[in-house]
Amino acid sequence: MTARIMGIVNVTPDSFSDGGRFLDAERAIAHGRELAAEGADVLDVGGESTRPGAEAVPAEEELRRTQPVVHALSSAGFSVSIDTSKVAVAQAALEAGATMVNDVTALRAEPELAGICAQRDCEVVLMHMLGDPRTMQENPVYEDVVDDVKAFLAERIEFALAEGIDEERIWIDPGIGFGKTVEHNLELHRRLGELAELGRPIAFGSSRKSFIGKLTGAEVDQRLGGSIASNVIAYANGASMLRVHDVAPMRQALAVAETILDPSTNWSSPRPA
Ligand code: HH2
Repeated sequence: MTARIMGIVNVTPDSFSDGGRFLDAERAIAHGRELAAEGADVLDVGGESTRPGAEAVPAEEELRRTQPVVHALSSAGFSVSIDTSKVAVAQAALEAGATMVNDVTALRAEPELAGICAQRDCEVVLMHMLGDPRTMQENPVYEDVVDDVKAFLAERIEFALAEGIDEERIWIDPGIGFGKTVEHNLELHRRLGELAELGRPIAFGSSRKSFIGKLTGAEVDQRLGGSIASNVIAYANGASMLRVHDVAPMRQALAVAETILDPSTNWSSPRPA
């Protein structure tokens, strides 16, 4: 069983560029094309940072950032996911050709988003988060992090189904770094397989996240080795979609990991990494 690789395409303003919006979009489109060429199966386009402490972006601004990028990448034939919690942004992206909605609030921020996903019959990622991005890292407490995340996701699956989303379209995600201490993140890696009991495939996003920095001292742009270790372990423990910044090295790591784990994999004709 292989995993899908979701390449991260952030469309955020570059304070060092005086080219304005056009350049931001052009750069994101070029980046998306590069990630697809490196082997990304899905391109996850996002216009709002959800980093701890990040400020919310108004819908109009998020729409302005993401829309040209979703349109260009979908029109070029790539599978596009929209990383948003907002109806206006998701709806426009779906109309422009996106086929997946990746909502870090699991349809809680704007519950009407569920009906839109049902109507468009798109894939939906339901992610766990404790609190919201401004406050989530203050003092996250769980009874048992895996049991609590699992119960939350079970409830969100029920909600999505009640809103008419086809069960086959649903992905679940433990939300690494979203209201979790280092220890919580590690426990979720170790016991990821328990989430598979919910009967839906697991998406996983740990690329360059701060727990890797806390474990190794590495700055955010120096966390490739830690990101690969984390994703390979997630894959071995049941993840079937990996959301990453560095697609080419992750593709290579995954090709080796999956061949080791599954002796029936045909490795005699290597896939270009
Ligand atoms: N993490 C981020 C954003 N979206 N979606 C899913 N399904 N799972 C994740 O773990 C996840 C996500 C983190 O976003 P941010 O901190 O803004 O940075 P980046 O988009 O560069 O990862």
